[in-house]
Amino acid sequence: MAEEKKLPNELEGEILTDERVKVKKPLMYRVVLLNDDYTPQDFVVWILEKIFLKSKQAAATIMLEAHTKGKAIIGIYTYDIAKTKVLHVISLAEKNQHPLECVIEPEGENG
Ligand code: TYC
Repeated sequence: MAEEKKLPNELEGEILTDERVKVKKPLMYRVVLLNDDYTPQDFVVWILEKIFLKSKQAAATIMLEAHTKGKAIIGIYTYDIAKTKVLHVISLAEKNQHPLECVIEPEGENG
């Protein structure tokens, strides 16, 4: 009688293990602060401290970079965290009637 060929996963008595674990690095996004002519500097610094957990010194440096150059990178986060922080900024800015804006950009894109 012809021997039946078994597929690899039907081999009797074998313990099948696969040690390879594929872990993909998450895509990362920059949160970029945009300058405007109306939002008070102190409010921008407060936002950076409150939402992005920056020190007063770091917040002031980022605010001044946006103020002088037009924009500044606040930080790099996973998509959900970046998006949540941006929505939080816009919500607080609107509540205080400031036009402050920040946007997210895929990390790796020029800018
Ligand atoms: N340019 C604003 C002013 O002079 C301050 C400011 C800084 C606004 C950074 C936004 O992202 C910003 N009042």
